[in-house]
Amino acid sequence: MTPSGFGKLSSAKLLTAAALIAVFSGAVVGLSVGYVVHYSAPVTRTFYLFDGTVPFNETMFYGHPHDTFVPDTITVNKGDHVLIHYVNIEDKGEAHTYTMDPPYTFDATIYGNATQQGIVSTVTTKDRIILAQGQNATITFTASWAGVFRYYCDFHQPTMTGYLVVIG
Ligand SMILES: [Cu+2]
Repeated sequence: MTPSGFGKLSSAKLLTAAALIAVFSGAVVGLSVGYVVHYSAPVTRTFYLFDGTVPFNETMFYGHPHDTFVPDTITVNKGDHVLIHYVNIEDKGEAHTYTMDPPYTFDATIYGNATQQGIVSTVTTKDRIILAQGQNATITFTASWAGVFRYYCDFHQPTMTGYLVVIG
């Protein structure tokens, strides 16, 4: 009489079976963790965005100042709600736009100063707003499309350009 079915298996086969089970279990756990991390629930991600400068020969690009965006990269996950506090911190009377490439549009409220007092205007589903010196805007949109998308100031190209990176 045979004690059990396992009695007939060689040690090598048992080890192979154990190894396969371990690899399979590890893969399942790894995929589960990856799924949970990658597809975490959308959150609101808040960023502060300012104008900056690149300090070199101002006449190089057709006489336009070398203004920049600080930061020049915004990274979010697909589905996140994005809230950008955009402040024009110019020390002179210079305006900047916040413009996005298709398919992105945004809603925005523009305030008269950096402490968000005195609403100047409110817009919805726009691809461009203009901020005068000292003004502040809250820009909101949902990162519905994965990829890399440009945000830029119409007045200060090519230097005042940033990239929205949406991880899908
Ligand atoms: Cu500008």
